[in-house]
Amino acid sequence: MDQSDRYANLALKEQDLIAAGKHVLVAYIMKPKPGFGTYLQAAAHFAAESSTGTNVEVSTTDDFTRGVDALVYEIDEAREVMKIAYPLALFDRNIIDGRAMIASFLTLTIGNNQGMGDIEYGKMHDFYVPPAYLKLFDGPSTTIKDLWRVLERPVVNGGFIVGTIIKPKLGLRPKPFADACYDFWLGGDFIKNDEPQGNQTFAPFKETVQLVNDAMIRAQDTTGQPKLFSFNITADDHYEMVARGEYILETFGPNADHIAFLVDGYVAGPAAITTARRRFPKQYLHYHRAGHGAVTSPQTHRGYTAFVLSKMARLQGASGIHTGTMSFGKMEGEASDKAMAYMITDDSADGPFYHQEWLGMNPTTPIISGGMNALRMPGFFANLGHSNLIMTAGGGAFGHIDGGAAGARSLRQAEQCWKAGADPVEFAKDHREFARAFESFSHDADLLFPNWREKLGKAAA
Ligand code: CAP
Ligand code: MG
Repeated sequence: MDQSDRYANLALKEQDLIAAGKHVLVAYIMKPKPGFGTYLQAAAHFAAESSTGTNVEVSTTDDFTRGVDALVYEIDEAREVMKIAYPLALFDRNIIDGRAMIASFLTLTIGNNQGMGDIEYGKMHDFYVPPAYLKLFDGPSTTIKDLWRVLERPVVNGGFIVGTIIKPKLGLRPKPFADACYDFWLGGDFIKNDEPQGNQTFAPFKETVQLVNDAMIRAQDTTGQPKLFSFNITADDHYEMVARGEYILETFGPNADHIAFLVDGYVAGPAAITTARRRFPKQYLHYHRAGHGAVTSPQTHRGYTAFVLSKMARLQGASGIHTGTMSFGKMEGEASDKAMAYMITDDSADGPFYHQEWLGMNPTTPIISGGMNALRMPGFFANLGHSNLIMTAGGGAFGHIDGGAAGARSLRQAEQCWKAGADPVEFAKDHREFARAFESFSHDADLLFPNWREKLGKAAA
């Protein structure tokens, strides 16, 4: 059925839609299946299924209904680009406070349209949120400033937060887990649970929390510096998440503001993020995106991109989200992913299709993680251009041959090396832990700094 006369209007101008501020605009890369009509007809059906329509006309449609149709306003078949304008009226609001919800945004823009019989694929690459909708989202309540404040640093350009993930990913019982925390904290600032760590039977949650609290107190006493921990409180059940968060804050007491809450936001979904955001608004909300690759990978033509995920996370209120390593680590990504970092930190930023003004909404910290170590960091920072962020390196810390504390120090020295504009091999000559990272990650060293052994001499031995 050709619905293009109803669900498409190519006369609409994007700048007029933005000026009017009554639509969310979404850009997709979409390909129709062959044999189902023109590109515009497929796009119109996509818009129908994403808003007020289905595959047939229904008798109950009235003029008001037609007034809230999503409309295809631009297509470029050669580039497989389809842009749709979604009237704000389509999106669900809370009955408790009238606020917006990402669940509704997703169920329309990336809902049934992901499995249509006449569409080969459709993937969201960018979206624009007008002021009238933007102001209805929670946004972040805490930011990296809150962490810099705890670390007794300037709250503007407070700098690099050296982090790790307690490895192995699973299998440590509470005491060895806490010992690893203490060791890393002798050189580092920030520790996170790995995304699956929680209340496994070999590591009872409450026992682990008690021992990590003790380790933090000892590490702060030993170093004279504040320390941070991001605890995983992810669960299917809202009340389980709340119970975990409350127990942690009660246990840490005077150090409660040293605690962030980690939520596996992709697998647990927007409800879990909002549980943490609204029940614990004073805690830094750390969005881990494990599983996102199922839809964001460049290998998949469905779902949405990591850029879109990051933008949605800021709207939901994530204080920080993993944004990948921009090709410098082990996960998929490319140097241009830095646009994702700027979109979630700046108040005015450009995406691949839309400019976005955030109107003062708090920024979301890019959290850099995934296969990072000291040797990979100078190149990373040179690409991104700043180090006001959190980096968590698990293997990059606990894979250091001199242990977690030395690994932490090597990460901090790597950032100092970049900041000084120094040659890493030269810099390593008088920074031992950084030098020993060359030995620890010699495969990377060989690739990044050929002939490093001759140049570095005994410094890395
Ligand atoms: C990194 C990590 C993070 C990934 C997540 C892991 O450990 O803890 O979960 O970085 O990827 O489990 O692999 P390593 P992303 O430092 O040992 O690699 O940040 O891209 O979401
Ligand atoms: Mg992990």
